[in-house]
Amino acid sequence: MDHKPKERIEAYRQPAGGLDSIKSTTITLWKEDVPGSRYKTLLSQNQPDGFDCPGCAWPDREHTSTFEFCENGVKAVAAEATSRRIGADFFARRTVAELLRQSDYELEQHGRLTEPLAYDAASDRYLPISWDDAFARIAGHLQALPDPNQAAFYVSGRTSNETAYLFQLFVRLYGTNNFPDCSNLCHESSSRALPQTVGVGKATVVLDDFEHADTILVFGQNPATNHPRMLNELRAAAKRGATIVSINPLKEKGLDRFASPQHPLDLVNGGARISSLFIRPMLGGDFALIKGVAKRVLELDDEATAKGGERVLDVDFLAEHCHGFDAFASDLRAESWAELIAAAGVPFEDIAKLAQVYAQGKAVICTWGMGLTQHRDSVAAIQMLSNLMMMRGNIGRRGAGLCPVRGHSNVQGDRTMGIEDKPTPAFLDRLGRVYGFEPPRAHGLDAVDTIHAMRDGRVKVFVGLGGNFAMATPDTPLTFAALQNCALTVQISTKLNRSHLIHGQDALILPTLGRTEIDLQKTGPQGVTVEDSMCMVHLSYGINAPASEQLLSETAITARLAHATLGSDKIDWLAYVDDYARIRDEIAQAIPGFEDFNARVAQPGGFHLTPASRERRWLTPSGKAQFIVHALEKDTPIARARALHGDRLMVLMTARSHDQYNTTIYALDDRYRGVYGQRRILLIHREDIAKLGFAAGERVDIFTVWHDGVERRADGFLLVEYDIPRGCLGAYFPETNPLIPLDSVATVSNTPTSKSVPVLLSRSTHAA
Ligand SMILES: Nc1nc2c(c(=O)[nH]1)N[C@H]1C(S)=C(S)[C@@H](COP(=O)(O)OP(=O)(O)OC[C@H]3O[C@@H](n4cnc5c(=O)[nH]c(N)nc54)[C@H](O)[C@@H]3O)O[C@H]1N2
Ligand SMILES: Nc1nc2c(c(=O)[nH]1)N[C@H]1C(S)=C(S)[C@@H](COP(=O)(O)OP(=O)(O)OC[C@H]3O[C@@H](n4cnc5c(=O)[nH]c(N)nc54)[C@H](O)[C@@H]3O)O[C@H]1N2
Ligand SMILES: [Mo]
Repeated sequence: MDHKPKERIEAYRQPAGGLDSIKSTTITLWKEDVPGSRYKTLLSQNQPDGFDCPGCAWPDREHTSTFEFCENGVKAVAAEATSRRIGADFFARRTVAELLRQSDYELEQHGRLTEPLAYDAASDRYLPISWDDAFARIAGHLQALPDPNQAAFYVSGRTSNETAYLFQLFVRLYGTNNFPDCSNLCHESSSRALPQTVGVGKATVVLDDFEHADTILVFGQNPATNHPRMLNELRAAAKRGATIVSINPLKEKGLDRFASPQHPLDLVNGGARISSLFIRPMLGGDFALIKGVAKRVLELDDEATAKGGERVLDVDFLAEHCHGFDAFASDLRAESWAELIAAAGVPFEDIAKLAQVYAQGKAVICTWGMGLTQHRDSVAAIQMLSNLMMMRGNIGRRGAGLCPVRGHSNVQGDRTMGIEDKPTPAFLDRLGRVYGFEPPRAHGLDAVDTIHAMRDGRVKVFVGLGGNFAMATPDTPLTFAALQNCALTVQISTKLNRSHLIHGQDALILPTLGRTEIDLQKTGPQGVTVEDSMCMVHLSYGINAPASEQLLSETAITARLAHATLGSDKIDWLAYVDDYARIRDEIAQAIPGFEDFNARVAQPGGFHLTPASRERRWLTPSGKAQFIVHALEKDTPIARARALHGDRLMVLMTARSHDQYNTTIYALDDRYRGVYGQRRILLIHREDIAKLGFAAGERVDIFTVWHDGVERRADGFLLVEYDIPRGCLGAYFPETNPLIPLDSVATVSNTPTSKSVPVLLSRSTHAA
């Protein structure tokens, strides 16, 4: 059953995709022992009458008639469709202490959870509990808290709109805005940056715009692994002659060449070229890089004006739609080239080249992922990108726009539904009006602040609607202690993970249906809705038999929890479960843009929740697209650490391997980066290995340089010589989360700086 590849490092010479991708799919299905009857699930993925792929938030082509092959989508579906199960007998045979000794990879392999379980301290085991008793126990804890703000309700981004909406309604009626969510660890920087510049924190483009763009700038993303279907769009654009630029410290495989399994010719001719230019900033160098590009665009405009040529700036757009351009331009003129170049880690020639490509583009899309959002100055960098796009009016017209590429398949929808620790007064007013109550007004806790609060004893109850909070968050030992300091932890999950094992005094595991499964209620099978990264809202119907008869849907769990905690005098919680269309009718009343929800979402392909920015309506305080001036920050934790340690100081990014889904480890390879059978590896430049006095293939321990005197370390990482900028390191999370200090966060968004951790290395004292 176990397919354990041998540990090896061997450069991958093929394009991304291709036959290896098809081979990997076969291995996945075999490993998960997916029953033949469930193979059809793969073909129903992202089809008009099938389920929305739980893999990522990249949108689907409308009316797809052919199966859009995606190796990693198959992994996500197969992980849910696996034939393996764990129930009471599994937990009776193992103490929690024993399970804790297993790796995240091993925990994932056990299969689907099948029945509700409660922790028994006397035996250190999880024992079966009835659903009614489980809800009563949680309700008891919640009712006993002297202040509702002593509970926190985490949401991971697979949850449907219907569940998210009910969940926030329940929690706000209970009395708190404590909604830490996976967004806080992910695109929060985008969600905080964009409303100030263009008014809405969402993409201004739709998939169709990718067919009309002549230039696509991809910042800090690894689509071959994380958004494989995006490569089909990039491939088509490149074939049409569009210029694609990858801005990334790594030359990621899929952004170089891609062999589409949909195009048989690609499989034999070495695939299609994707990027024609690679700009390789050092980690966290993007703010300076983008500001440099903007400065250069201004210079090009000056040159054009001097020669009496065509303007480079879109002067009409600036005049009609923008505010603050003059202040922005004078700040750019005053900025020092030497400082921008040093901070970006990119030579002037490359900045000028990127500016040239940008200035020549008549329709430019810029996309970005975690490479932009998980740094201290992420919000400023994204606002600078927005400034750059506004300079040439690249927002709100065909083939052009801003495109944050979100992660979890419904993370964007969950926010739209109100999973938000800082809700707007307008949102709360409307919710309060629809249900006749006064919602809590004080801002709640986000993910990082929830950990602080649990550690300090200010939060006593933690409820997780999906996800794996213990492993997704930074400063692992501190986070573990925080969770263990709770009176109650509840995890609503499909599969076993470490968050079940790092628990409060009282602890419950509530197993749930996955999105691929039939959700049968009184009025028949229920569909749920999701919103993708480009604001398309559509229905999703599961088609597999549930993994166990005892599973409840997330919607049912939420409704029954609300019923047990608050009673049903005011709201008939259980009626929602019979027919999810009722929930949609209420969403239609409470959330702008969802008018006539049930009818509109029944249309094939669903509907577009058009953000005002796409229509050049600017929901900003000035009513215009707002230029924002940001100075280059010089006194940063990394600069301070470097002042102490000189060039021994390295900066570490923590990212995903090809065979993981966030904290879920499907397998141990990272094929495109040439890593097989292992995860404790450290990507490092050849000259840095020599400079630090190591040899490739040696193991090192990694230590964080931080100012609080706490030792943060991760041990036994294999040095892998790699094409990465000098001074930069790459490794996988969650293994490296112990290195990220809880208070090392992005300004404004409070997102952990997962892509820039100041570290030192020393020869490992641990055997491999
Ligand atoms: N198969 C699979 N699919 C997934 C996920 C998964 O784990 N597995 N996760 C989902 C989720 S929740 C998310 S958020 C997305 C994540 O998708 P990505 O945003 O692609 O996430 P990462 O793997 O963290 O890769 C970050 C990329 O940014 C680059 N980078 C790092 N630091 C910098 C920097 O300072 N500047 C620039 N310009 N680039 C930098 C890295 O080299 C890497 O290519 O994927 C989603 N899809
Ligand atoms: N160092 C570092 N840390 C990071 C990141 C990084 O780049 N570097 N990335 C961050 C990002 S972008 C994100 S989004 C977070 C992700 O953080 P989370 O969303 O908390 O983590 P996941 O690993 O996606 O959650 C996996 C678990 O979700 C449960 N699950 C799966 N499907 C379902 C379902 O349909 N319903 C329910 N109820 N449960 C389900 C399973 O039990 C599984 O074990 O991690 C963040 N952490
Ligand atoms: Mo994410």
